[in-house]
Amino acid sequence: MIRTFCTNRIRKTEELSDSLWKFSPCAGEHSGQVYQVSVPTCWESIPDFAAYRGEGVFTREFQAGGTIRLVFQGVSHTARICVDGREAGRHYNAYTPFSCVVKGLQEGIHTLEVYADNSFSEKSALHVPNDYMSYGGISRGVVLEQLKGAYIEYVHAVPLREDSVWKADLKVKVNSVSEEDCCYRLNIRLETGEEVVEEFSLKAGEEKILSHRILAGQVEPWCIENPKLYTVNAVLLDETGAVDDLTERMGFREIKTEGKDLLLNGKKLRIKGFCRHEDHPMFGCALPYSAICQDLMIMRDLGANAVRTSHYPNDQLFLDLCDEMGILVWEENHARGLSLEQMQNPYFEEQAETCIVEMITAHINHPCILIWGILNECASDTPYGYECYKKQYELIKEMDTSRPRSSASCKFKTDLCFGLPEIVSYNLYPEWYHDESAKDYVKEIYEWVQNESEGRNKPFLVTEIGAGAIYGYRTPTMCKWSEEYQAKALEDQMMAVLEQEGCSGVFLWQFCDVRISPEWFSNRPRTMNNKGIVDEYRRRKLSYDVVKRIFHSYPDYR
Ligand code: ADA
Repeated sequence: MIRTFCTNRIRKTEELSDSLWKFSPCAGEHSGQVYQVSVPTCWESIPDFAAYRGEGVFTREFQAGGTIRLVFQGVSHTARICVDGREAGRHYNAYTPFSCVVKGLQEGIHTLEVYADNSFSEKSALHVPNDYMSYGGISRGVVLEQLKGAYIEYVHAVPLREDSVWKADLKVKVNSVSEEDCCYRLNIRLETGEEVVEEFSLKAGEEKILSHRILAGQVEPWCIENPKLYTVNAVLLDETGAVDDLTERMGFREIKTEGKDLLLNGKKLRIKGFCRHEDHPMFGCALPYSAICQDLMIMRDLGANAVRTSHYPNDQLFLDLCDEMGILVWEENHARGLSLEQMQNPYFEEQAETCIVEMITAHINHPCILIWGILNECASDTPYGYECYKKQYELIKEMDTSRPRSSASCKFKTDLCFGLPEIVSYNLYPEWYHDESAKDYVKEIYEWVQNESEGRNKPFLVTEIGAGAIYGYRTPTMCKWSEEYQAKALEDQMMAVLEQEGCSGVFLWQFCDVRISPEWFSNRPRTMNNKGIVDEYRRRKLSYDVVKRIFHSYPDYR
């Protein structure tokens, strides 16, 4: 399953995932053997490959002819795509979508090979041994599209409120895949009935972005309590009739910062959220729709209104569901805890910036996304790091001015970057990595930000706070790693943050226990990050009821 709604009625599409493919590892003791696997899959889910790191190839046949486009929602982490043995495209990063166009196919059966590589090397600046697992495989959906002379690459629809009137900023990118110049008409229709039509010509192979600001008519705003969505449908026509279409969804809502407040439709938000990795012991990072739904339902039960996609862009299915459920999302580009030296990797800037471009291009329409984040816990305390943060923040602003930006810092009183974004965010671990009381520590950091940093008078968020517990380890001694200790630490931490004057809320670290890279074992029993409120199978720890009680006792607005 790719999306929760139908995106094309005219363009012919076929989902190639949600079916059995062949998988063969390119190295190791099973090299050359062929396995039947379901796609999406991480090969770590196949018993022989639970710890395989390297390259593997996924193969299946498909039937088509003419010009096709293959769309991959996520291949982990480096992909090479071949059609009938000829390379059709390459892509780096497990967490962003990409596509390849192949022209001139004979009508008939063809072979698709997807080479996926999850190995670590200098060429991979973002996927490094880390406190989460870089799995291998086709981890998200794959679609085959049959194209005519031109196609709509994207429809961007960003809401805007001017003088109490809702409008939509529309941008539609159209690409020619024809050998000839041609004239087209584009019809864009908002579900409310508002419509715009533009005629234009495209030279052979040309790409064009068409922009319009339109009045939205009577709309119900999107909010937590009533996440109302509207479709935006674009149809491309030539003189023979409709050749292509694309339907997207949007929500009319406004996210602003005003002094220390984060405002959703003018109301002061209180974030009650979880950090969540895409991780599951049975599926790796390739969670199926029902498992994603289940995670969101558990978060709902716990009283959360928000989720942080730590530490990379998430599957569109997840975002579609958050749009529908009224769950707010902090989405961030892919990076976790990169040191100055890692940021100086020659591939770092290009890979991190490409991730931002691909993330915003694919996800800009989701009303659930309220903040764009970058560079979790990277070297924001160094002049070199500062320049990278600045460049990446500017890149976001060039692409989307409708959302505030932030990044989760662990640099305490040495962060140099708080003057750059609209929101100041901290990851704090009092009562876990050090013994200072949560209340005093949160207050101390908050006051330092207000009195001595360029982050003063901006909204302040705690983007991580938490403690580890091994599921089932219970002891009255209240020692670390016990469920009792975690429950007590979370109670102190949550109260400290939610009671801190001027603080806009919290994302707890973390929703569930997750597997980590074995190379990164320090402080991580079971080679897992054990700070989940539920364990990796989503079984409740003692902290569950504590978190649920506290989140439910604070309203969504301050
Ligand atoms: C961080 C980091 C998380 C995780 C957490 C922890 O600050 O952003 O990815 O590693 O600490 O568990 O210590």
